[in-house]
Amino acid sequence: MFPFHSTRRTFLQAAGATVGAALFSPATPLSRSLPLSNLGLAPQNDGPADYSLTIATKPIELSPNHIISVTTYNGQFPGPLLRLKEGERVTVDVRNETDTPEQLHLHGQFVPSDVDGAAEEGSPFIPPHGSRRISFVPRPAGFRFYHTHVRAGADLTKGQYSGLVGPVYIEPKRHSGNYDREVFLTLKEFQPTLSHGGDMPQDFLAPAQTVGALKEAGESKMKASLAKGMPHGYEVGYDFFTINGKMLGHGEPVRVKEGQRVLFHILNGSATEIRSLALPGHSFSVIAMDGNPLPKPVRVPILWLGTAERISAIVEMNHPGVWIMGDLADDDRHHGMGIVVEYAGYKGKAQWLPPRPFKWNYAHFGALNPTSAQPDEIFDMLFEKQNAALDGFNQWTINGVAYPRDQMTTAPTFHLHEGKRYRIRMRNASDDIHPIHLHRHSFELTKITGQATSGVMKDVVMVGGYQEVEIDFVANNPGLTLFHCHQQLHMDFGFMTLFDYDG
Ligand SMILES: [Cu+2]
Repeated sequence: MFPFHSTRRTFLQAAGATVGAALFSPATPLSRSLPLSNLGLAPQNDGPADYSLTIATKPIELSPNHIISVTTYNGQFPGPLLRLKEGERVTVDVRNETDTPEQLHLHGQFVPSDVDGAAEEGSPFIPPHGSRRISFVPRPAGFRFYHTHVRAGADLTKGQYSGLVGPVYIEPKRHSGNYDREVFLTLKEFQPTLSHGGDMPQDFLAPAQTVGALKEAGESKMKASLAKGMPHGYEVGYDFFTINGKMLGHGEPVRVKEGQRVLFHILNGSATEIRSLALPGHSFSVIAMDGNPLPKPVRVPILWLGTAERISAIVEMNHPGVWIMGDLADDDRHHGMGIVVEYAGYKGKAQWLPPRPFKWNYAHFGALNPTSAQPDEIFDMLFEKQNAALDGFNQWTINGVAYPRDQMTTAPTFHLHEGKRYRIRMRNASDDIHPIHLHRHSFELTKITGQATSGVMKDVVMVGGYQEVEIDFVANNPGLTLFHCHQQLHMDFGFMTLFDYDG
């Protein structure tokens, strides 16, 4: 009964078989047909699924000298690109070969709560050594992704510290865009370790002004905690940095020709880190954020992506050579966070040049004359940190309440009425930047640190230290809806809350 295309009834290839730094294009078949019966899967209904994902712990090669054991989808990192069509129902079989329950979250899609892949919303777990078939109608069009949605807590092999991340591209019904080819890049660190204190970039957001009252509250709380002899709460650092699972210099380069327009779909697949990206001598024409088209393309020299954010940007290849497209942080780039861009006819060592300073302001991507509809209701949220309060881990609260660590669902705090427009006024009383995510809905950025904006639709937004951000969304997808910081170390230690619909 569903409009399946037999060509999409495919099993995606496992580790090692997919080379080329996972550079997929519509013309490049990434999969081969293989009957699912060969895989020991017994579909409960309707025959084989369109896609099959197997969660298992296997070795992957980040470079010849860095082979690690990590949990992935289909034995590869990133997981296979799921190229879906807007509005055409698909089925995905998810097999869990690990010893712990799993969740497959369809990040950025408007799906029902039981398919979204968050236990907090009531999605069933994929049992250990078991499987679950999901069926959904992909929407909205654009660059989405899938990832695990289990809590890791202090176990840095679990949750998004693992390799359980993969890209999704939902083809729009009508194609637009003027480009020669597409390249998907997933940025991700491996080998996490706990440390006291981090080196997270802090000063790249604009406007830079902080709110005095938030700063005073946060700093006095921190001072009081340290005065009691508490250490700084744990942070997470990493040994290895990769793009498409390869450390800089070890994957296939992005091979380009002079004059080409290359559309990059970039995903920050990190569990905890904010990433930047530059390509010396080139600029990015950003056409979509979190998969949603911008009011107009905006040209920038640098990209910044909080955890789980995506950027789609066209780069005109007009500066021939062999270049490093990499993170601005020298240390992270030296440990692998980069990929080589090689022009046809050019050879030699890839070059890096630090870009000129540039601040990241979301409002820069919005409409020239901001006009957002007035909300029907405003929700105020205050984000606070209790330093090292939970066995050395920071505890996080929204309006003074931490999400219970020992239970999945809890009484929803915010109540929605279908069809109404809501504004969330977020105030961050901590010095950390929080990439805030709303499940199953898109939101519009309406105010960034005092600056009005409109027209930028997202599902993750970074809220700067001691800053305020406002987002609006229309309650158009009934069901339990999770709201959380996408920083794994924050969400696992309280930084989540639930919305529900009345009526
Ligand atoms: Cu956070």
